[in-house]
Amino acid sequence: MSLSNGKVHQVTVTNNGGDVKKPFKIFVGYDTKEDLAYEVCRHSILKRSSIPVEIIPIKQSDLRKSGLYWRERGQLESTEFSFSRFLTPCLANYEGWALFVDCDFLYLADFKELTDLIDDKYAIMCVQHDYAPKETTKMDGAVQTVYPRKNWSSMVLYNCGHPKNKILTPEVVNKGSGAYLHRFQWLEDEEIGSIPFVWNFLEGHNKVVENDSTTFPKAIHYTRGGPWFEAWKNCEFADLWLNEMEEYMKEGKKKIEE
Ligand SMILES: [Mn+2]
Repeated sequence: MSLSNGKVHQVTVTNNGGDVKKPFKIFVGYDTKEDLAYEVCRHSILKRSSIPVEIIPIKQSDLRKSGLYWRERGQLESTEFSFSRFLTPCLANYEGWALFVDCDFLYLADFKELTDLIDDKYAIMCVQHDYAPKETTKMDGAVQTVYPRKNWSSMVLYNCGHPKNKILTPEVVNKGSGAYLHRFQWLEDEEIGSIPFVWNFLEGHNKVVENDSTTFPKAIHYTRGGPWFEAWKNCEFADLWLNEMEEYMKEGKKKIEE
């Protein structure tokens, strides 16, 4: 047997040292009624991000199957992720930082800019809106409720490794009241960091001030319902979302043709 023509199989050793950064985990609230909103939100992040990110939908049906979520759906829950969002630290194995965001967001800026705001002294960081919404119904007619810290939980940077966030066990997420969870009552006020409002720019509420770049949205939140619903197809910034959707559709089509 001759080995003269034997091929040399090179073993590629990849440098997996500490300088290789793990992708930043982004958990997006998923609702079966808003699949397109999720896809467009995802597309808007991936397209602009200069850092590696991993986008993971929070799907209630999957969480129920895996035994992490078992609470009964309440009448005031307008989405399938009203409570499951608080599993974010658990889903990230209580390690590092991760983002939770509703699916009704459109990112217009590089996600890295958001992560640059991270300060390890906080347990969570979010946009601290102070407002009472005018509408009494939202989306497809679900009742709009008014409560303190409304909308704060819609986009939250979680310091998943922070000892206080270990309180958010599946047990607590499944049994805690809406007030306890949505108002972050497991935390002290000084453990909640603040992010500029442009990262959770509420369509129909927040306003752009001409020539003031600090008011230009970096992420639009179509909190009343976005252009993926017939009733909101002409809402403010609808064009931006529709353009993103068209781009997403075109790219999808291209992949199928290839
Ligand atoms: Mn929302």
